[in-house]
Amino acid sequence: GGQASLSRFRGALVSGVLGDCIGGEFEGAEEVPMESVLEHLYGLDEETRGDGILEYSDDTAMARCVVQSLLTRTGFDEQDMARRFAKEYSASPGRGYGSGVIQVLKKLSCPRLSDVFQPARDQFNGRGSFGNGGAMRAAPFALAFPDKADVKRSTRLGAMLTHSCSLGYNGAILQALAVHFSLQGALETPQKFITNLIAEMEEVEDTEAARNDARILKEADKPFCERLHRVKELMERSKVSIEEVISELGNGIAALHSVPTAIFCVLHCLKPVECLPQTYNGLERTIAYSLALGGDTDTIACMAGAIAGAHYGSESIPQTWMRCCEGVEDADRDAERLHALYHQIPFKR
Ligand code: F2R
Ligand code: MG
Ligand code: MG
Repeated sequence: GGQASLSRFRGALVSGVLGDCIGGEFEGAEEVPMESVLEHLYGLDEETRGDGILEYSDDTAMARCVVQSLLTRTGFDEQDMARRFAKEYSASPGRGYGSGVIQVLKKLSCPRLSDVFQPARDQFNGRGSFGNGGAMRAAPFALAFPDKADVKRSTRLGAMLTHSCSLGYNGAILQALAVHFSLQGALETPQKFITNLIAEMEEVEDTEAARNDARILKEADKPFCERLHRVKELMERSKVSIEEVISELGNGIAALHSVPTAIFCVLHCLKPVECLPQTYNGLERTIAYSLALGGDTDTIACMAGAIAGAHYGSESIPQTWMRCCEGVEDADRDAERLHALYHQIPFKR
């Protein structure tokens, strides 16, 4: 479809859910042989599967809260979003949340809480979380606002409800920007896509708080920019092994070790990949490749899925995969409503 078409919205939201549900199988695994990935994916094609048997985890649970809040409030409302996170956690605490963020979600449900950003600030002795929990739910912000400045501002605040460390919320901004650009067709020119992301992050990371966090955590001056330069360098190599990707970019639970990785997965899979079936389309390659990295597979596949889905559109999503994953129908319906909000077309409530 054309720029910011309905197909791209559906592709982004549904593929994020697929990445989470399908990637959950390998979350935390140190090594994932490609044969195991393909076996898992072939299993989804079997007639006996279906009916949403692969459950979504915290990634989708929180993204759904973001979507419902943005749609109901027709914009960003921190009180409403915080309330939804807390309510969702107390209704389904077993979705595999990070061990730190649980404290924030419990505090957010306290009716006497006056500042909804305070529980996040109290995390990790006042340092705040640098986990990828803000980034894993960032895609809907890019689907709600056409203006880049609105995407950055709302994503930052939405992430800061649980992640007050700049290495957490800036990772969320990077993920939202990747979806924002992809939605507009920017992946047609991959070099320009990565150059634009670096230019944006140069500005995003140019704050006192970011410099301070980077210094304390002994990271590069602008950690996300530095990682994106590594992505660019890996893209330029004729051959890259999975081991090199993991050692250069990471596959862990920190936003810094997973958001640039997800972006690399999308870029690397724009063309056929040697170890993957020739019959796979770009979206299938992206999800499969994300799983093969091991580590935080549900989250990396969820983020890569959202970026790739915004590029390839809903037509490239295998029906058999959709049938197996919980929450796909809701995502499909919500994508339509977000598309209307983004384009300011009146939608039925
Ligand atoms: N948590 C998981 N998966 C492992 C456990 C699954 C579960 N027990 C099960 O088996 O069902 N996955 C999900 O968590 C990630 C998102 O995490 P989030 O929301 O960022 O959480 P948190 O707790 O804020 O941060 C995660 C961990 O990172 C470390 N960390 C963060 N900031 C830190 C800091 N300033 N100093 C030291 N460590 C810090 C801590 O270990 C946190 O627990 C996604 O993968 C999602 O799928
Ligand atoms: Mg998860
Ligand atoms: Mg995860």
